[in-house]
Amino acid sequence: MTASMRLYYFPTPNGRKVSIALEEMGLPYEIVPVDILKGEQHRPDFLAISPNNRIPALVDGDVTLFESGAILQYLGRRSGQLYPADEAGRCRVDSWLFWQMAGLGPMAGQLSWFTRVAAAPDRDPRDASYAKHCYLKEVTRLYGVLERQLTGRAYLCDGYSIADIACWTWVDQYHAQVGGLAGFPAIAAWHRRLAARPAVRRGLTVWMPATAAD
Ligand SMILES: N[C@@H](CCC(=O)N[C@@H](CS)C(=O)NCC(=O)O)C(=O)O
Repeated sequence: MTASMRLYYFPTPNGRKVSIALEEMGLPYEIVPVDILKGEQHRPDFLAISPNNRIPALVDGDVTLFESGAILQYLGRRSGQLYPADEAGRCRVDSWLFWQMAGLGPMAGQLSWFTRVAAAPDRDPRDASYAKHCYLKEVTRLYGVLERQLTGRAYLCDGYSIADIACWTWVDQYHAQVGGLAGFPAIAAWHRRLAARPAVRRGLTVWMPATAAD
């Protein structure tokens, strides 16, 4: 019997991408919790797996990966699911996957950080308000890009793919990011479409710490 994959995990958007993909693909895996609120990402044994000290990471036999986008591509190739085999289709999925990895994720992450800094009682709100303004503007622009792509489409590319999963876990925090989806009807429909999938629901609840964080 082959050992199942080990997913080094904390329930954040980047961690959830991988648990959702594994659930969708029906691949056996076990969760290795890395509680980033307790600083467990800095443990030497985790550093040996994830040189950037960040979750998620995946170990599958002699394959070790960090960076959620690389993990999703690997799982897509390994399972033959949610990642087209033809070059043109794969390029379309890669484009949206990289858009998420380089744009939506980092920008939404910074927005979340500066929103918290601006609201912290021990900080002068002016310290963070300009940064928050800039990141909100950019995240709103990115939502506009996503809205355009999803208008008239059920999924980002030709069918449901790892690119949808990558973007969805970030958009799932739409309320904190852009206040609501009233101005983004195509995103709202797509968000509901994925939220209704049993594998997505399972992937969101695979493991929770005593105190959850995003
Ligand atoms: N680009 C990386 C980002 C990973 C990342 O930022 N992980 C966060 C949780 S979402 C983390 O481990 N944070 C711990 C820390 O900042 O020390 C990926 O997509 O895997």
